[in-house]
Amino acid sequence: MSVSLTRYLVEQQRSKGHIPSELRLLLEVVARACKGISHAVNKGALGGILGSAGSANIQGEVQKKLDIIANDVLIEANEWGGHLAAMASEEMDSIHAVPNRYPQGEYLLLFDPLDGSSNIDVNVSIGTIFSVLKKADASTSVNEADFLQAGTQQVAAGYCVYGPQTTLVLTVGDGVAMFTLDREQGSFVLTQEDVQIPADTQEFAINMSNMRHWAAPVQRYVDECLQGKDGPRGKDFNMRWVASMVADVHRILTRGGIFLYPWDKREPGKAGKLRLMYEANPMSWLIEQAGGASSSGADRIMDIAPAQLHQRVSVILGSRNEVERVVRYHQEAAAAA
Ligand code: AHM
Ligand code: MG
Repeated sequence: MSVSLTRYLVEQQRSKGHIPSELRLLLEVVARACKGISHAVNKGALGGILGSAGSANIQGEVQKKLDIIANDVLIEANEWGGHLAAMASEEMDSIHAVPNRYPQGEYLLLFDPLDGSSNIDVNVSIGTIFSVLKKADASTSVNEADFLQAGTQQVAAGYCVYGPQTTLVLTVGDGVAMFTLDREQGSFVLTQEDVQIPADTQEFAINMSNMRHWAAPVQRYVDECLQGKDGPRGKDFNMRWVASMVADVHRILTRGGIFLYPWDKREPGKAGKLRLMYEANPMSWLIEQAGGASSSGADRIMDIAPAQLHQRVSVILGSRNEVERVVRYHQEAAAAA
């Protein structure tokens, strides 16, 4: 018997009581939006969705047409339901409060509408990442400060990967579940529950072209992996880099591995490339819920108190023993300095 996302959420609400109805509605609406984005992705050139939009986002990155389409789909789907106070997105400079003509809810939704933008035009897996927070004070009008909560405060997080299959991966704090889009039925069907990442791995993911810019602990870690059987690790490693965080994280949730997008010297004032609130936090929670670990090298990512909506962070996540090793290398380097 197949279990739809709707049924999964209803049963979680019933048996565990940790999904209030408003949150269930929110997650169903996000899933519906992802279905819409998936259809657009599938049309590709036939849908006129490829190529640049000719604009830039707040991070100065060129926006692709699909970045903007995906952002609009998520906003339009979520504005009217009454479950949200506001949304924030990689593609919007500031928060998008729910318009006054609609009822206001207590949840805050953050997303990277289209992750892996450099892969859109080349037909490689891309995705949507989302994080849900609750507004601390329901009586005040919403502002950006309401969003500045640590990742530990998330009430739901997930992503949808648009690859050979469209898969929605979700946590509400009770493990990680995966749902595959059944295009004939038009619904997400539960295909894996209680996802677990092996603690050890022989596969790492990092953009090796930045090697000369990395800090010493990251150089040490990757250098030891590269030495394989002949080096201190005594085993060979494999490397994968999709350049879509969703796809790299999905592989790690499926068979283990470690993903790094660390701080580097190209722009020393920037904490990293990836954004804390709508990329690193939701992925960190999924990884931790699956038994893995996630750190900036100095701190557990979900403990970081954000100062800005679009703040960046160094990311090291995946199989627990490998992440702990990289963190240890950072500690040893700090102690020696
Ligand atoms: P995006 O949100 O603008 O697509 O950027 C984030 C992406 C991640 O998905 C991926 O891990 C990384 O950027 C790839 O970076 P690089 O081009 O340095 O390989
Ligand atoms: Mg992204």
